[in-house]
Amino acid sequence: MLIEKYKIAEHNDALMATHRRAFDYIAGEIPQTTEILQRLAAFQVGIPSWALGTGGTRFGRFPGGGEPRSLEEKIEDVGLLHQLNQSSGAISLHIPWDVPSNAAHIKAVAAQHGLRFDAMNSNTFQDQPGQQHSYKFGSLQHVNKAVRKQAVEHNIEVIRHGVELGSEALTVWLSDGSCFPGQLNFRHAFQNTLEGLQEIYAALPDNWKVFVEYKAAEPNFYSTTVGDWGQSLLYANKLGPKAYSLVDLGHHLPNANIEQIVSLLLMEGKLGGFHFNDSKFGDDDLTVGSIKPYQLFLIFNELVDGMDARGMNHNTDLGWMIDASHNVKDPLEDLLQSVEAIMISYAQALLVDRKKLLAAQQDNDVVTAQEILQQAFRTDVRPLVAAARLQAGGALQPLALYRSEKVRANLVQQRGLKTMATGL
Ligand code: AOS
Ligand code: ZN
Ligand code: ZN
Repeated sequence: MLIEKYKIAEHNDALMATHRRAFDYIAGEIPQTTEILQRLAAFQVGIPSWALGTGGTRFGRFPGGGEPRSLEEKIEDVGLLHQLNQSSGAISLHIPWDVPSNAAHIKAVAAQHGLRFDAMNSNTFQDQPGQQHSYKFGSLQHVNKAVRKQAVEHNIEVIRHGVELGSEALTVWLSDGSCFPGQLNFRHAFQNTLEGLQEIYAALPDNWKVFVEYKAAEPNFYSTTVGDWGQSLLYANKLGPKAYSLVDLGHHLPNANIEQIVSLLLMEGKLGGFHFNDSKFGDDDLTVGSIKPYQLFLIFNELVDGMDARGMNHNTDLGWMIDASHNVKDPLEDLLQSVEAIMISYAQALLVDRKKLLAAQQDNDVVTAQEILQQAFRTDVRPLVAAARLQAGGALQPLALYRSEKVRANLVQQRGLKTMATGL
């Protein structure tokens, strides 16, 4: 479902005077407004196909209705988000939940919505019906070569689907690890995984990247075979120039300094992609920016600094994706909030006076350094984000328009109350 253009225009007209006042104020305060608006307009965040339905937990699931019933409907949902915020111009697919049986058709549906395909995601953490070997004790790490081969072949099949759709990256997240001491020979598990990743790497087209996603725990609770950024970087370095680490914000041990990790991975040219979410305890997959907005800003601060140091394109040189799960919210509303939080943090990071910050660091002026960062973080950049969206044809307040247009009720009417999207 899309919102008619005149309704977006009416919504914007009604809010224009208030928006203008707020925008003029901040534009008067910030000299580089035009450049920031251009950067914000260019910045696009990939929406995961598995976040368009209700997530649930192992204790239950409370679907809200109107969930997408097919890959086409998932793409339509992302198209609607993009129409509203103009910053969700990509979708990240998961195989086998989203097998594009007719790739040309799926590509055309995405193109109609102005969407491209971000990284493809493989799945060797679940057994599928009819699958020969089980992943109960891991996939690429498995002691049995036949299981490893099956997992490698699955990843190569995912690459094939991605090539048909025009994607240019594969994200490998493995649930491999162990639940109890003694269960696993760590070195064998690492070597087996590396060999498998090398076979997958060899199948990558020239213009492709592979992202090795790490995670400290879950579903294995004693060890994880790609458990932290050090292990991910080890794999990426051993694999070669097309391999990178992927940082998922929920995959760290409590209080990890994620901004420092990001900074060093970027310095090494080995940061490839991001899974944005927020968390209180672990891999909670909560709305981006809902728990630790200052941390999100600090991460963006390092991202901007590190990308600029390497002359990277902010929008295209890293894979920006959300990885979320919704238990109590309308997934589309949550995704609108998440993208907004990302854009706000990015805009704030663009405000940081880097020359002054460097000078303060050189002088060991700790107070000034902190003031510079907090000055940016405490600036209300929402009028800038809204102005970039407005210029691109989006809504001044995407969430408000989503609600006033009763999108969810319409989707329930179209798709039914009991639909269930494939995914987590
Ligand atoms: C799992 O915890 C990881 O965050 C994955 O990136 C992701 O949620 C999964 O691959 C969905 O397909
Ligand atoms: Zn993830
Ligand atoms: Zn996760």
